[in-house]
Amino acid sequence: MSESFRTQVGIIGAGPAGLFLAHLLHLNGIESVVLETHTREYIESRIRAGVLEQGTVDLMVEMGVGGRMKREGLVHDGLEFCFSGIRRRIDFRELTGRGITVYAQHEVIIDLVAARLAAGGPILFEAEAVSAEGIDGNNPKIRFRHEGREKEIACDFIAGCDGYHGVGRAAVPDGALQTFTRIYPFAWLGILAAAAPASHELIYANHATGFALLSMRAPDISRLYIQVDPEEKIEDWSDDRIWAQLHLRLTSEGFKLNEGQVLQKGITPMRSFMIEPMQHGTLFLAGDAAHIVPPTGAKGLNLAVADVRVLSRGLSEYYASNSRSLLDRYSEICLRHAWKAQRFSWWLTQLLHRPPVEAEFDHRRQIAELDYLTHSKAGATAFAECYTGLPLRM
Ligand code: FAS
Ligand code: PHB
Repeated sequence: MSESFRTQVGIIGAGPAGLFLAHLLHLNGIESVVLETHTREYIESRIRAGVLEQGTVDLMVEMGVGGRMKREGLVHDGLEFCFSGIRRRIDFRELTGRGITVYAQHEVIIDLVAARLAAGGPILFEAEAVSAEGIDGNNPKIRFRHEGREKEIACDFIAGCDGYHGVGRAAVPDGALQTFTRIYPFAWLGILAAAAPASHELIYANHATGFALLSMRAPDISRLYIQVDPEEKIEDWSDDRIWAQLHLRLTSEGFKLNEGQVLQKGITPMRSFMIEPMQHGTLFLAGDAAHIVPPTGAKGLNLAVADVRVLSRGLSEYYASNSRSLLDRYSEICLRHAWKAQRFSWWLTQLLHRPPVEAEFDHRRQIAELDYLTHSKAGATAFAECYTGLPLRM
C-alpha cells in the first residue's frame, strides 16, 4: 500500500508557476504540497529566463518575496534595436510608464524556495509525479515516486505546473484538448559570459547572417544569444566562432562588444504551443504545461506567473465562498492573455530572425518595419505596451 498524504491543492513542479502558486495560496491560508522531480540545487542553478515584466515585479513585492530582486535586479527603461549597422532606442518607460527588470529566473526560484521553506510549506524534491488521477471526479490524486517508494497525494485540486514535458497535460483524456503548434526553422544558441555587458540595456539585432541578442545578468555577467539552425550541435560552436558571430551581428557605430570567459552555453529550439482549454475537471494547467512561446518576447516566465495569479485568486474565492465562478473562467481569462503574448512573441520572432530560405523582399520588409517601429510613436508604443506586459483582465 503506497504512503498517502492529503492536502487542498497538489502542485506538480517547482518552476516559476508552481512556486508562485504555492506562496500565493499560502498567503491566502490555503494548503498545498509541491512535488519537484529534480534536486533543490538543480532547479536553483538552471539557466533560463532573465526578463521580468512590471506586473511580475509588482507581484513579487506584494507577496513579500521581492527584497533581493529589488536590490540586485537591473531596472531598464528601454531597449535598442540594431539593424542596417545602426541602433535605435525605444523608451518604454516614457511611452507606457512601465519598465522591465533583468533578474535571472534561477534567482527568482531561489527566493521562492526560501519563502516556501520559511513558511513551513511542504516541498518534496526528487519526487517525480507519475500520474494525475481522478480529475473527472471529486477525489483527484497524484501518484509519485519519492525515496524509492510509490506515494500518493489526495487533494481537492491538482495544479499541473510541470512544464512542457510534464505528466499534468498527459492526464487529460484524449480529445478533450485542442492543441496549436508552430515550429520555427531556427534555434537560439545562448551563452553566459564573464564579460561586462557592453550596453546597459538589451540590444535586439536583425542582421544578414541572423538574429542576435545582448542581455545580461549582472554588471560583470553578459547573457548573449545568436540565431542558429535547429539541427546545429553545440559541439560545432567553438567560443571563438560564437564571439565572431556576435561581433558581426551586433556591429553598429560606436559599439564594441566585450568578450569574456564563456561560463555556460546551450541551444534552445523555438516553438509556439498552446492548448485549449487549460483546465479539465479538477486539473488546472499553468505555465509551460499549457503554452510555450519563443523566447524572443521574454514572455514565458511572465505568462506562467499570470496564469497562477488567476488560479490562486479562483481557488481563494472557492475556499472562501464555495463559488467556482472565477475557477470556471480560469481557462478563458488565461487564454485571452496568453494568445496576446503568443501573437507578440511570434511577431517579434518573424521580425528579427532570418528564415532559412529568404527572399530579399522579406529582409527589406523587416528593415522597413524596424524603421517604422523606431520612428513612429504609435508603433513604438504598441511594442512597448506588449514588451513590458499587457494588463491581466480577470
Ligand atoms: P518550468 O519548466 O520552469 O518548471 C516545471 C518544473 O516541473 C520543473 O522544475 C520540472 O523539473 C518539474 N517537473 C516536470 N515534470 C515533473 C514531474 N513529473 N514530477 C515533478 N516535477 C516535474 N521566459 C521569459 O519570460 N523571459 C526570458 O527571458 C526567457 N528566456 C528563456 C531562455 C531559455 C533558454 C529558455 C529555455 C526559456 C526561456 N524562457 C523565458 C521561458 C521559461 O522561462 C519558461 O517559460 C518558464 O520556465 C515556465 O515556467 P513553468 O511553467 O513553471 O515551467
Ligand atoms: C535573457 O536575458 O535571457 C533574455 C532576454 C530577453 C529575451 C530572451 C532572453 O527576449
